[in-house]
Amino acid sequence: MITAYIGLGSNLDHPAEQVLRALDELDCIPESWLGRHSSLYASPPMGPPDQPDYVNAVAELHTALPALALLDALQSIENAHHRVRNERWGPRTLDLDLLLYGQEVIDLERLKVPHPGIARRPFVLQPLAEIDRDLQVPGMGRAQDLLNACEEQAARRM
Ligand code: A4P
Ligand code: MG
Repeated sequence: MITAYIGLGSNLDHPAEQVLRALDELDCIPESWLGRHSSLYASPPMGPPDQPDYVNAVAELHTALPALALLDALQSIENAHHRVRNERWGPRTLDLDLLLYGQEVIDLERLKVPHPGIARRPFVLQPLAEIDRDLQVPGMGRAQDLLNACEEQAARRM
């Protein structure tokens, strides 16, 4: 069993409901069960500014799936939320990012873990540190320390 951390984000079509529904769906992934999850956080968009604010959260998932099979499962949940891929960092009904997969470092075309940018994003680090402030991000350090060093605008706990 591996403990993975999933970043959830939405800024379209009732974002908080999208995120809460996705938490239930994570619990239905084969060979996996949901552990702890954070509160919901609101933050202004990183990327193109002409889009609504985001709702973000992080969930812990205990899983026996290999990392790429887990990514497939996350993408099929995104698709079920009618996720349409247009511009990079554009608005979306649901984004599921594989933030951490145990302490593994993965560098494939389709999958980079730890998720690139994790250390610069308060809307990821705040919910991650809420679950476990001592969590180690491989090669980068402790979640709470990364958050303390992060210069971007803080997210608001909802
Ligand atoms: N991919 C590679 N590594 C991973 C990983 N660790 N987890 C690949 C998930 N996917 C990974 O993703 C593009 C491709 O990345 C996937 O096909 C997968 O094979 P995508 O979700 O289709 O595209 P995207 O999300 O638009 O691009 P990107 O670069 O992943 O964006 P991010 O990093 O997900 O950021 N502002 C706020 N406040 N809150 C947010 O949550 N999110 C984004 C998207 C922008 N601004 C935001 C937020
Ligand atoms: Mg993404």
